[in-house]
Amino acid sequence: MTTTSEIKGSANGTSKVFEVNDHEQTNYAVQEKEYDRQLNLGYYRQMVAVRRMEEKSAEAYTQGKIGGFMHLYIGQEAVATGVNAALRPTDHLVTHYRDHGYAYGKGCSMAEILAELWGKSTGVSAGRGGSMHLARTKNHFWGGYAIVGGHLPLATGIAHSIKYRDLDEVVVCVMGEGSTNIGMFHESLNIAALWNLPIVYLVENNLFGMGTAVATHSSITEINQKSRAYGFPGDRFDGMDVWTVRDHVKTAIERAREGGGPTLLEAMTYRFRGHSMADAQLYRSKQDIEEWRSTRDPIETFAQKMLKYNIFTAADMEQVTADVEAEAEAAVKFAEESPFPTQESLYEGVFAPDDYVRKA
Ligand SMILES: Cc1ncc(C[n+]2csc(CCOP(=O)(O)OP(=O)(O)O)c2C)c(N)n1
Ligand SMILES: [Mg+2]
Repeated sequence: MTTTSEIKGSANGTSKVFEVNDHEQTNYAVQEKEYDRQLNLGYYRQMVAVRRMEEKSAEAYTQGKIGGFMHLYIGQEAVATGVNAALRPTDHLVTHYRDHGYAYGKGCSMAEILAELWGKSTGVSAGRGGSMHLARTKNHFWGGYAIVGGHLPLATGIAHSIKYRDLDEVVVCVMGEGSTNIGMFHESLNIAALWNLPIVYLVENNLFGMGTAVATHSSITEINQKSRAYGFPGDRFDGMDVWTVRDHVKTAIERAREGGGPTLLEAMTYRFRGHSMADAQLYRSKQDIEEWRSTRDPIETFAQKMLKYNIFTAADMEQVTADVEAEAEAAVKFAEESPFPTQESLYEGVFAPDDYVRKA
């Protein structure tokens, strides 16, 4: 008997329905199943790790161990995980300040990320950036930017440089929906369309910009439609599902890679915590948050789907939880024990001619 599996988004990353012969299951099918298991366990692990890392950070923040602003990504993990699954290592990623999940997926270790939040010299940005300025340029992860919309021209510039140098690379530029009313958003989309640049603009629409609901600040609430003003496609999809995110981003990346130009994607998502660590959340009800948490949690729903389709088991999940816990504990220890940057290193990374810098 041959059964057609409902499983979508497997193996090679494209949505598909594949057939498995129950009696004569070929080696190929067995290998494919194992490949799917590893792939999806990887997604699951990444989401669990990002969440645990942030829970640890929140704890440390309230203990006064982390300074500056910190914006948690809890609830939105499927977006960064899906984006990272769609990127080639040579592709570029630029994002806003809600960047912990992107940094982790683009190759920064949990220990280095936490050390950065702690302001330590072993951190991703040598303790100079903090939560909002994680970057790993050798992996083509350009950060982590605090000015709403400020990174869009940078990302667009990278795309221009790729096209100018005729490279086989693409830029994904991530932002919140609050960025899409900023002048730089429109300037960037215009020039990207005009010059047919290899860039994907991805809006994480979590329904709020700080305490302001989308309908209060945007003339149109279906944000992806803003691309139509510049003559290129936009698309909206479920940002709480890692496969959906990956497949949409992959399609847009391939389009850009083949010379098709920019796309504006809109991942519908929700942050379960406040805008930043200081947020009483008076602009939304506890019931709304609870409703999203209990029915749409990207980690929980993904786990349920994996169990339903028998892609991995409850034992696999327990192993992931244990591994991640060990990783998180070691990362906190590393952050705590690492030294702060030295006074002598104060001027490192300062891009100004020497005589413009007044040293004490
Ligand atoms: C140019 C500018 N204006 C205002 C701010 C203050 N600010 C920080 S985050 C934020 C809200 C942005 O919301 P959104 O783009 O939806 O991203 P989210 O925080 O929801 O991920 C604002 C107004 C800023 N950082 N930069
Ligand atoms: Mg938002």
